[in-house]
Amino acid sequence: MYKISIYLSLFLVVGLCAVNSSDVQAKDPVKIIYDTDMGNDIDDVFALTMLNNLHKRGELDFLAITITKDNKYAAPYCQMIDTFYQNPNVPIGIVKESGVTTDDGKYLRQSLEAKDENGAPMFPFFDLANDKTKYYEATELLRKTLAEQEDNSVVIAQVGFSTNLARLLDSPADKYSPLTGRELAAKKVKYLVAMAGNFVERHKEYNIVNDVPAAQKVFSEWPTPIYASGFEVGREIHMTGATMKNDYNYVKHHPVKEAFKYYRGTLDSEQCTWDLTTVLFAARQDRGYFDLTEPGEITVDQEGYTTFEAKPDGKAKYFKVNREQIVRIQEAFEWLCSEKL
Ligand SMILES: [Ca+2]
Repeated sequence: MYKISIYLSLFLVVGLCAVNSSDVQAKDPVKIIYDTDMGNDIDDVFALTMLNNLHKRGELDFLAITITKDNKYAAPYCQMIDTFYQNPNVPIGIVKESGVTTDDGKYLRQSLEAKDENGAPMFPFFDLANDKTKYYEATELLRKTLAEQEDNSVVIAQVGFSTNLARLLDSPADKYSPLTGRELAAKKVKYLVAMAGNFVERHKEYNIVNDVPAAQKVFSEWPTPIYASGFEVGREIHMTGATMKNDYNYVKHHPVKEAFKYYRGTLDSEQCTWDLTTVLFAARQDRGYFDLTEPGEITVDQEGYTTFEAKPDGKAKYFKVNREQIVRIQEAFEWLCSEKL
């Protein structure tokens, strides 16, 4: 009798497990374009890392990268990171002569030219001098990518300036599509999720203030829903020094860890997670990591201050997080960024 009850219990456990696993339906991956000012702060690197790992997991379909930092090392740097993550064919588009943040920053060129202890290239899988990658102009790549996708299927995560998306809105028909950029965005984009603004304090947020006219255009004219992750959200969610010291040691020189050292000068530093919030939201919108406000309108004034006004027919909402969500999100970020290849 005792044995029979054990068998019965085992049968029940196995049966329940089988029921649970068969209930899990594979969802279609979320199609995403990553529009970044790679090379300014370091959270763009972590967001790109998480994009690659979520792509590998099948949660995201990583369509393209477009860059709003006007510096020649930004695109090869993104290509180097994608190559490290064995995902080297994501097309990359470069902003054309915007003049916005042209400096090298602290980790782009430094990482691409880094040498190891023996004077050999630290990241030999990417050779800047012999890089044959085709880099597009960003507006062209946005138009090409959107034209190739199904209607209402693409998420754009904008984690830098609004330069590229403003130019997309103004773009005319071309060889990729007979639609204007505004029509193309309306037809193909499901929503825009943007790290931008500050909705709880009077603050000229970095991504807004570096290209105010572009931000004004995008937040007033963008034709799809907009979800904004304000400065106040990512500021409260930190990657820890412990994850930097312990979780990237599966290779001798990890490009994310090395970039962090270039940027911060130490691994013993916490890092705010502004840009990462947009990627986690896009991949797992239904998982309750973030709350959203009621609908409304986001306005950007001449100086770069952002305001939100609730309106029932507004197309914008912004993120809110409570203490419990902050803990969950931080843990998800640390795992999803440092996941071994
Ligand atoms: Ca950024």
